[in-house]
Formats: sequence, C-alpha cells, structure tokens
Amino acid sequence: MGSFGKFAGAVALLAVAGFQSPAAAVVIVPSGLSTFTDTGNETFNSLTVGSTFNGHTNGDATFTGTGTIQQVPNVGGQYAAPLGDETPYLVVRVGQTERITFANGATSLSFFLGSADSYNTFNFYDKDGNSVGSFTGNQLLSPGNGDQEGPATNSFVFFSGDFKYVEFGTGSQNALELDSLSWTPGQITGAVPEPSTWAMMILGFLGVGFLSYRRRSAGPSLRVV
Ligand SMILES: [Ca+2]
Ligand SMILES: [Ca+2]
Repeated sequence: MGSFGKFAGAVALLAVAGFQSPAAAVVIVPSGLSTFTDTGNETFNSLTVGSTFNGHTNGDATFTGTGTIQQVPNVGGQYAAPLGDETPYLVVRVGQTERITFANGATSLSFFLGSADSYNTFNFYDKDGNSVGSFTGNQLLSPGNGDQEGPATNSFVFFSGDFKYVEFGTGSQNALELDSLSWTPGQITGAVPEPSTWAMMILGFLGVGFLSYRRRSAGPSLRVV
C-alpha cells in the first residue's frame, strides 16, 4: 500500500473511532448540602397537588409515570415532605414509577431527597435502554432508614455521567420523596453527524491528504517559500 493509501486508511479509522466517544457511567457526587432550598430546573410548584402530571414537560425534560405531586400535611404510612419543605414535591409510592426523559440526554442530575429509604431506587439508562447506573436510597443517604427529621436522610444528592433517562421507584414499601430537581442537558443526538455530513467530512479529509501527497511528490521546485 502506498503512502496515500495508508494515509486514507488512517483517516477512515480515526473518523470512525474519534466520533464515538464512550459514554461515562453515572456516579454519585457527594454534596454535603442538607439545608433545603427550593431552587432548580423543576420545583414542582406550578403543578397541581394530587396530580400525576404524566406527560409534563420542562425545557428538554419530559416526565412520565404514576408519581404524584404532594404537599404538607404529611399522611402517615403514605408520604412525608422532605425536611424543611412546605412546597409541592414529587412522591413515588408502592407500585408507582416516575421517569424523566431528556431530549438530548443529560450529564448531571441533582435533587433534594427526603426521608431516604433503602428500598428507594434510582436507575439511569442510555438511549438504547442499557443501564448506566443503578442506586438505592441507602447508597445516596445512609442509613436509608426513612427518618423524616434528620439531615442524614434529608439532603441534596448529585449524580454525574451520561444518560438519556432516569427512573425512580420504591419497591414494595412507601415512599420516595424528592424536590428541587436540576440537570445539565447533554448532546446525545446533537453530537452524531448525519450520514451526508459524514460523507462530506471524509471526502474533505481525503482531499487534504491527496493535496499534501501531491505536494510531497512534486519535489522541492514547487515549494512555496
Ligand atoms: Ca417544591
Ligand atoms: Ca421516604
């Protein structure tokens, strides 16, 4: 294979490898923030208390599922507001799930988790539905015993990674309660060029390579000085 052939092969390999950056798994980032403040992309405050708000959209995020909006007063054995929270918040009870799907994926997520329980689940998925992170309430805020009064089980939690959607659940016991949700939009769809764009880019690379090959082959008399 000539030098131009090798060059073109290398360009093709780089084009395939370089644009498929591996997605980062979702990890917990310790926050240490246990004082409730109702801020963020979604405070749930504009939603109707008692509603499932299924299909609600907020910017690039779409909420689907059977979770409901609740607000103080608490209902024993059913749900309790996160510590210090007197505003509307999200509750997921037994048999319910709440999914948040991000149009272009997301690279971070945070919220104030109330009365963390060991059976609360927080599952992250990529655009193909593969798990990229799976956590329990006990992993987020230990000891995950559902305490409604202490900062250990009522605190902001942060996640970092690449994901398309996240799903909240609570197994066979009540309940998962959270508020003050924020996220960073990702680039899952925006980063993938259309096929025609790919063809133009590869042709462009090959053209540059061919010109450089021609210049090298022509000898020193044609060099621009
Ligand atoms: Ca709220
Ligand atoms: Ca709880």
